[in-house]
Amino acid sequence: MVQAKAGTTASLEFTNNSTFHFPNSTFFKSMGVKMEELKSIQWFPGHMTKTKRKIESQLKLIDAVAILLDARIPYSSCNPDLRSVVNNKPRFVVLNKCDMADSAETQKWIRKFKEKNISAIALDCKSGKGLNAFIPTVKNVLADKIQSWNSKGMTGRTIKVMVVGIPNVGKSSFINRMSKQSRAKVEDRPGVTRGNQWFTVGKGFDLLDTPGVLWPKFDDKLVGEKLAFIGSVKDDVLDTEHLAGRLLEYLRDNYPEPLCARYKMTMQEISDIQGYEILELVGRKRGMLISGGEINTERAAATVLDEFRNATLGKITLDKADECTDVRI
Ligand SMILES: Nc1nc2c(ncn2[C@@H]2O[C@H](COP(=O)(O)OP(=O)(O)OP(=O)(O)O)[C@@H](O)[C@H]2O)c(=O)[nH]1
Ligand SMILES: [Mg+2]
Repeated sequence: MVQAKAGTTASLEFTNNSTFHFPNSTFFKSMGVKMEELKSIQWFPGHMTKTKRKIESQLKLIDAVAILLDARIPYSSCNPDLRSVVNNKPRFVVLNKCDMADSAETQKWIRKFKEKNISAIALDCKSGKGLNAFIPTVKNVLADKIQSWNSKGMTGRTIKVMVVGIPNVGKSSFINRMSKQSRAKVEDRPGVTRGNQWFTVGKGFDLLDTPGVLWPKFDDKLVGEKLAFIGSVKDDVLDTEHLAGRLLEYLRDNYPEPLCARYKMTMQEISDIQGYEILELVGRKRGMLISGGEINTERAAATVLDEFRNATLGKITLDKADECTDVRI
């Protein structure tokens, strides 16, 4: 579950488009809301509603939608609201950051999308690997449309593709790669792109960069956690020690070898303890102490999250293709 940090602000979006702003956890306590209930509140900044509306308003201008997913969580990084937002537009999947994902799992996911008649390609925007497959995929997805344009004498008509996805998935990096420029602002934090922006990526091809958008309520607590693990939810609204502890539990249960190797721990040491205790062990092993010999768990948490997010802990996929029945697109 995603745990909110005390004293932070966030808002909850309702289906009638009204927004309720949460001042802080003290406010909730005064309202008689227990911390346990607070934990399940989802973080959905108000600007994301605007983004959703902007995406909807641009739909008539575009031919296809490229849905960027994070290859480490192809299920959890798919915004289920997109299905209705992008309506009946031709769409396809780009599994970005595949350099940090388990490649066998990425291949399984591509097959899974194919079974559902959705084209999918794997991409690594850091090196540019997989980029060449993009334009042929778009042309394939739009084959009927292109044929119809050609028959109407509109040969070479510019193809317009909207790039959508959750915050920090690499939309702007992808567009910069495709357009061989660095015009789109890229940073390693969610919420960098704030408005829609068109880019020409070659003769007859335009891409629309959009701000990342999450959805107001996660159907499954684990989905929210996985989004926070990879850095798509701003850390400053989260309790990072709690989050790192949950990540350590997940890695212990699913990727024990790289975890133990990285932090010089044994399975005996961590098999029966809670995430926070594993975090303390990481801090102790790394000599992260504060005055009085206390372990600096805040620093240990930042290290664990950083090392997971930049793949120092290894190529890890948290959503297993065989365990997910739906692809949500
Ligand atoms: N390892 C790796 N990092 C990537 C890849 N693509 C993007 N990044 C990094 O991910 C971070 C976010 O990239 P952006 O392009 O700003 O992501 P975005 O989806 O535009 O983010 P918002 O505008 O905030 O929604 C940056 O630090 C990029 O360098 C990739 O394929 N592999
Ligand atoms: Mg961006």
